[in-house]
Amino acid sequence: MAYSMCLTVLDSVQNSKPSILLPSKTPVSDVRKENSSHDVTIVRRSANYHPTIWHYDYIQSLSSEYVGETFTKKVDKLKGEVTMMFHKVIVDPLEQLKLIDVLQRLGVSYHFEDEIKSTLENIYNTHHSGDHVCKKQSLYATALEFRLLRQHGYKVPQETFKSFTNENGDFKECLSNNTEEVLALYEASFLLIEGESILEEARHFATKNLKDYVEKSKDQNLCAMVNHALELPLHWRMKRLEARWFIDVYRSREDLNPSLLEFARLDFNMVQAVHQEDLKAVSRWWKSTGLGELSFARNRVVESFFWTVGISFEPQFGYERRMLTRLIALITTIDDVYDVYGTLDELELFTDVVERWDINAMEQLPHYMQICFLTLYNSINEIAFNILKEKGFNSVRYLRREWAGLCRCFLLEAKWYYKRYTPSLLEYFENAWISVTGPDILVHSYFLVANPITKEALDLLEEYPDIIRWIALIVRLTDDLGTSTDEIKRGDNPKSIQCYMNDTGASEKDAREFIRSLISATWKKVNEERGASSSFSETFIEIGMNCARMSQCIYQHGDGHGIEDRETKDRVLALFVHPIPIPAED
Ligand code: LA6
Ligand code: MN
Ligand code: MN
Ligand code: MN
Ligand code: MN
Repeated sequence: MAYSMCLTVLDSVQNSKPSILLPSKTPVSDVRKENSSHDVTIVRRSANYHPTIWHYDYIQSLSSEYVGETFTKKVDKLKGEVTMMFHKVIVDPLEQLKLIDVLQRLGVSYHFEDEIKSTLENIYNTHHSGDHVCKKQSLYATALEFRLLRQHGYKVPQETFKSFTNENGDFKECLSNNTEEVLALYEASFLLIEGESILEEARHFATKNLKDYVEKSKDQNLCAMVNHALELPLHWRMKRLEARWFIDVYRSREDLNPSLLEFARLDFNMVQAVHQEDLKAVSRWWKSTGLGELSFARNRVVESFFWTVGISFEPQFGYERRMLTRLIALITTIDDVYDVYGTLDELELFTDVVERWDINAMEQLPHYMQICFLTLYNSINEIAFNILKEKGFNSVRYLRREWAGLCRCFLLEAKWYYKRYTPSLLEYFENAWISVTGPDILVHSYFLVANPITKEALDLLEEYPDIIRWIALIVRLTDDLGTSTDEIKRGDNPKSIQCYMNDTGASEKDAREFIRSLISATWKKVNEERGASSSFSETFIEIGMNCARMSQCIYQHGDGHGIEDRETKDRVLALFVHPIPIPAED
């Protein structure tokens, strides 16, 4: 029942036709109704979001010693040593795979994209192409190879694991004696696509055995690894936090390579220095807008930056990060305008002005909305201007369409709110995958990172390719799991959990379980799209998947975006404030 419901939901998201047309190239210039009067007293809601804990002066005071030539020279030297490691392990595919895995987990694989590509290409060609008869490998090697190859877009069949199962299709019980192997199988199984029953079984078998293991075992290091994996699989994790965690874990490994550890620590700290400058720049912009002073709205520029780093952390993407952070901070404010503060009349007007993308139409808005609109208008146009200048493409039509579409979905939810209407789950999702702003963020990301911008990709974006729909759905589902308890308390709309309960009479616990199964089902769709050939670059697809990962991260323990002073605070400190201590010798 839950499974067929999953499929129905996925169908409805895949087939929903958002009524978002590209605006025509010539702007509509009809004169709308005159400025309506706003001097009637309006009772407004408040969401009681707490003021930000991150003071402007504190953010501006962030600085790092890990800048300058001494460090770039040092890191270059270490990078050379790591490159040499690729040559050393060339005779042994398993050692090659282990090296790639460690580099990825330490957060430094972005330095070695070429080496990793050619290594995996070789392994794929020798092991998986043509009529090659696969030599017998350990479960560990098989699982690691499978995971890394799929992660990098190679088509590896699930039958790779067949020799580890018995005639009933169950994984052989004797495998459970080696926890490292089971862990490798567990992580690999999350790269499954729909219908892959061997991998389903693998995940089931591995999860059960890992849970048993942590109950009995006394090996602290391995238990920490296993618990971490059970909490969230690697494939679903936010990369920077994973790197921060793994760098500490790596230190106590027997096969530790000291140069690699030093390289990872140094690189982490140097990237942190870059992030600090991005954050300071975007916080200056945020202050200049004054939006942080709107009493009803979340002032969350730091969390918006945290989101952005989850989406794209590599040092060379500073400009993209600054612009994406602006978008997320603006989305957060405008979402509160629709969900909390605006009256229905005002929201209709605001939606209309965004659709027309016309500063002349702005006159009709109340002051607080004028500030919101003009900040949005200026930022989007600034982004579009830069794209025009750098890539020769005018993206304004596309970007404003996203905002028009988003605001229309926000407005529909506001209308539901004022009508006290509970939609069916399917009706909810047709709107909610857009209102969670995944498509908006991803379309902007496309224009920010794509070079060149291609006709094929633009055609796809127009209809929203499946990959965007699936990622947006994951963001929505995780957001609902993390935020709806508080949202319901403050009287907001029913979200997916409540719609499901209303449709089926299920308990909240069961509804949450259903939403979690929907997240798993949606990831299979994402994996499938990742493996398919695409008009999008790997960079863009990775950004998309990172978006889903980031939402799983931020809503892991509740509303990590709205509530700053719990897990998010520690995470922000770990990523942007505290460098990793580097002992003189270790
Ligand atoms: C969600 O808040 C919010 F503001 C975000 C910035 C997350 C959006 C996703 C990104 C950046 P809230 P609602 C991809 O939980 O009203 O209030 O849709 O959103 O539930
Ligand atoms: Mn093989
Ligand atoms: Mn909201
Ligand atoms: Mn909302
Ligand atoms: Mn929410």
